[in-house]
Amino acid sequence: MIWNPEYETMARADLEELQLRRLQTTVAWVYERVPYYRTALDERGVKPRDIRSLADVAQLPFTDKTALRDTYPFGLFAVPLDQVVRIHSSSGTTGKPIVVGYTKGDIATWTELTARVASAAGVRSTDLAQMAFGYGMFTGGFGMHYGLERIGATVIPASAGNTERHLMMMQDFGTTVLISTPSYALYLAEVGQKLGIDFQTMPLRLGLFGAEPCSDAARREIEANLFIRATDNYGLSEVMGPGVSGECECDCGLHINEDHFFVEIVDPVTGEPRGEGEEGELVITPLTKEAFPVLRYRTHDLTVLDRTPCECGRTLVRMNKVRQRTDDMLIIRGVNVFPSQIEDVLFKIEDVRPHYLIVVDRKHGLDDIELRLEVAEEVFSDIMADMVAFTKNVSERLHSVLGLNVKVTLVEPGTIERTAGKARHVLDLRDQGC
Ligand code: DLL
Repeated sequence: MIWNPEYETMARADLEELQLRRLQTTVAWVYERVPYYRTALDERGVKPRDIRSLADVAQLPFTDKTALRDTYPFGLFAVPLDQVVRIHSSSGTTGKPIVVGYTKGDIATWTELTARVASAAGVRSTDLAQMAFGYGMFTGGFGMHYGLERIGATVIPASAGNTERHLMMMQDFGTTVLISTPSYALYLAEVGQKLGIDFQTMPLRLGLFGAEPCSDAARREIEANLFIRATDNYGLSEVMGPGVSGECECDCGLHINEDHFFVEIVDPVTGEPRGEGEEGELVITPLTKEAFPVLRYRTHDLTVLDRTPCECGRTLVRMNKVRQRTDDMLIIRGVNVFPSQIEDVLFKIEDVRPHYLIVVDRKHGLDDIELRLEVAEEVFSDIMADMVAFTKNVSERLHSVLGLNVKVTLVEPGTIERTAGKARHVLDLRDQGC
């Protein structure tokens, strides 16, 4: 269902006019209120009045995580703290977190946008929606919660973790929608199967998954094990949280809420615009944020935009599912390797479980890559020669895609750490001075 047809099906020319007005307001807003942006714009000799068309966005500076860290915690806020009603943060891999703030108006916008995303995925007011994102500094829990409530669904704010309790509530309450990371959905299915739960007879019908990449194979596995339709939605704390984009029922990309976000695709190295239909780094300028409006935020997420019409009737541009980040890329002996390339190989092999860890190390000055891989019980009970053949097959397939020798270590089911949040697939020991 289209939650807000007026905006979601707007004619392109009207949408662009709206975007331009909102962009102009946002640039003036930050110029007047955020010293960091006033300086950055002055240095480029750009004044808010210079933004006369959407193409003028190119005159604006990019913002990256460094700017957010340098102004920690509230330096990029555009309103005084007494107008900020909520703070969230996103933990980085190192150092201090990124802190983001919301006014009452921002919360209202966020609610509208997560309602759109949930509605596009198929949530209705009759649904019982069980939240498995954490309610805390992470934007996932609260962000999706408000949108689901706005739709009128019955929200079960179970939060992250406590898997058996999740399963119990699902059965007892008759949950119809699950909201979580895809990796947690897989874990729920795994624990449920061990407990002998029959998902097929449960009312659960739909999954709203996001916050981390999900391969097609993982999605199929979730759908087959939980007997649901799995949908993907995307967002990031720096521009709002969930609610940036989400899949509709046509399953052909994630519609971006363009009336609130202006998007560009750029070359991740040079920052130059990429052509129509080319893959590149997604850059987002929120157009209606009050407390924390960033200009041209470098997401590091790689995707492609699709402007072909969608059968659902929405005119909002679609982005492909995000499978990798520019900063995910590992350079091993000079070869560029994305974890998603390894995952794609793995999911094509029978008896491989969707749980793995890539361990990178440096020994005697040379990079070393090991893949710890969970496999089905049967593989372990096989005779030694079969196990060796299995390992060799995985290793050869990886070699043919990556051009690298990967040491493959088979581990028993349940060995790789499970998490209620975002799954961690890479352990790079080279950063630790090894
Ligand atoms: O993960 C916001 C969110 C919560 C989105 C719940 C969807 C559902 P952060 O913690 O700031 O915010 O992490 C943002 O996570 O730049 C992507 O790299 C990744 N990410 C988010 N959604 C997806 C997705 C939330 N659907 C970072 N597919 C982003 C792939 C995703 N990656």
